[in-house]
Amino acid sequence: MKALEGVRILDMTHVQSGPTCTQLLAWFGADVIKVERPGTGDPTRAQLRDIPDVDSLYFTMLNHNKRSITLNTKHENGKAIFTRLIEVCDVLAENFAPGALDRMGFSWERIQEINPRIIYASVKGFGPGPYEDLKVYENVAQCTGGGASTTGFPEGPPVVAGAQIGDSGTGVNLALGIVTALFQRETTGRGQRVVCAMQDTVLNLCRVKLRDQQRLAHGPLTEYPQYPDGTFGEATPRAGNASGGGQPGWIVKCKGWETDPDAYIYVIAQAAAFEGLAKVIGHADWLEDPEWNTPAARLDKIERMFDEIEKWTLTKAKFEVMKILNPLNIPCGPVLSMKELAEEPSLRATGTVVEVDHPTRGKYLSVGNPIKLSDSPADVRRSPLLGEHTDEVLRGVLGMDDQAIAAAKADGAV
Ligand code: CAO
Repeated sequence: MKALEGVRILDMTHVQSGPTCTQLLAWFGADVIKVERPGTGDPTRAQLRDIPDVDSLYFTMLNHNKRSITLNTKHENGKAIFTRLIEVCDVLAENFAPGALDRMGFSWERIQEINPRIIYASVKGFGPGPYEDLKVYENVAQCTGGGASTTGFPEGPPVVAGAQIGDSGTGVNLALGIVTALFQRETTGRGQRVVCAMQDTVLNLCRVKLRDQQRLAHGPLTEYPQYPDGTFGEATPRAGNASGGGQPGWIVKCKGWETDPDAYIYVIAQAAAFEGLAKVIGHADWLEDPEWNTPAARLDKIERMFDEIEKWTLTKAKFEVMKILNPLNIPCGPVLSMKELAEEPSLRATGTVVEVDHPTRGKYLSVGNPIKLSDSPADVRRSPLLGEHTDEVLRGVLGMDDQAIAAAKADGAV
């Protein structure tokens, strides 16, 4: 049995943020019924296509283990079917532009009238306030949530991260909101509204940068590359590759960096492991030198310290560096390319990277469930074709007969 077996989700999500959430719930065993607009469906089916007329990887990698029905929720008969689906589902999830569901005639009040036990979960770009009506995509959230202003090098422009912290990050938050609401419903018997704003998610993930904003009032941020020679302004600056924690770290070059863009490793000069680090890079002298042998003394020389570390790492491949530093308990991590991650056997073994077979695309790689439950292991099943389960859901979930299904199709509701 899967953890969320018996939970039925009416999934109106599209693009990335919402589908990330419902995919997680599907992996935990929920029956996720993805409602898509007849004809086109989720717009990502057709975006960034690598094979003509085949659902894109964008779509297939975000919609595993779901069922798809096509339903026009702006059509009168479509609304009637949608209403019946709300009656029999535990969760309604969506991430439309603000107000879209209200414009269809489904306000929170109306949804509660139809099913007081339902949990109505939404991703929006912003919470209540001046921007609440705006449409938002990933990088807008990274810019407005503090990610971009704190990412990049001090002398360069703001940079957005490759990790989709706004979209997938908010999807994960929404999933937690939904299971928490399901848990509370066990006691209250009532559903509730769950809303996650992408700006809030990014800011939450930038918590350490708001920490640093407040530290600035008490002096320079000594672990930042601006210290001791640069200047600090009024806001948390970009810190390059400096560690966000209390131990200095940096990305240093390894052998082959001239031709391999990922021949780098992150090294943390953790105080507890400093002796081993100093010795291995040929700087045993630092251990006797009061200018170097305490974390406080090293603070104004972090750049010089990593220059010296790099002189050593440049003589070795990144995996070699890792092999030498690991037994010395020196925290480090090679910069792994997507190619290396795709080929990494241990990630295949744990199901974090999975190969999936799709009827029109063939085999492709995906990221499996990153959350491992011992009693509810996830098996990753391919994404549904557009409307693949329309008849099955109308018949099995709503009890409609062939005649009623044919009529709904004939008038364009499904
Ligand atoms: N039947 C009938 N109509 C449907 C339908 C269905 N099954 N499914 C969707 N629609 C309609 C919606 O009701 C909406 O109509 P109105 O504009 O008349 O209200 C319309 O399709 C399009 O919805 P949208 O405005 O959400 O889509 P968009 O492509 O214009 O905007 C996005 C996309 C992502 C910017 C916007 O949805 C948004 O801001 N969402 C909230 C934040 C979010 O999740 N962003 C992350 C996106 S992932 O990168």
